Amino acid sequence: MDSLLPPVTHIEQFLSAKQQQLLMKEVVSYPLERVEIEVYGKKHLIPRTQAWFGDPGCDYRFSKLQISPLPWPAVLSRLRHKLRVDHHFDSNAVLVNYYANGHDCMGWHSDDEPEIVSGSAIASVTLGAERDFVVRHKHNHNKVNFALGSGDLLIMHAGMQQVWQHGLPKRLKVTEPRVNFTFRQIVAGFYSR
Ligand SMILES: O=C(O)CCC(=O)C(=O)O
Repeated sequence: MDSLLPPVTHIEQFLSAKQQQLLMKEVVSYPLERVEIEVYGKKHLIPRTQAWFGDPGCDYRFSKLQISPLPWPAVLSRLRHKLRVDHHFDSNAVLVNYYANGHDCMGWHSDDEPEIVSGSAIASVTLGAERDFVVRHKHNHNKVNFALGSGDLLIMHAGMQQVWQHGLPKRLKVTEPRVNFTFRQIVAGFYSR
């Protein structure tokens, strides 16, 4: 049923200042890449950098690009565990997006790729600069804004991706970096079946 509000839970300060600091320190060592994607037949560099970590076999495909997961770094693995313990949230892969400043962004989309376990939720953890995470209903275009700050957790519950899109618009006044981690449940071996 269409609803005025998206099925999300926003938990502010899910990570303590110390946990944020440890994670930010680890992010510096991630092999973040500005990959090239194809949209409507045209090639573009993404307006941010990214890395994909996960269990073996959890490949991720978007815009004709297939990426195999890198092994879990230690602090990220602890964050995955914390999500399981605190929120019964299971995941086997995580997409890290790094936005150097407010010029970096992410366009409207839904996380509805076929390799994502059907009916699973997605947990998004933010570090660094506060940015607007905007959610838009696919049919009535109702928009809801979530100002995500450092250490916040946003859970996108089952059903969200079918009905709502989300994006991270440019915010040119933002000069500080922001890192976002979307923890997902992937069908392991989906692309090798
Ligand atoms: O950076 C964000 O908050 C959005 C990330 C996102 O939309 C995604 O990973 O699908």
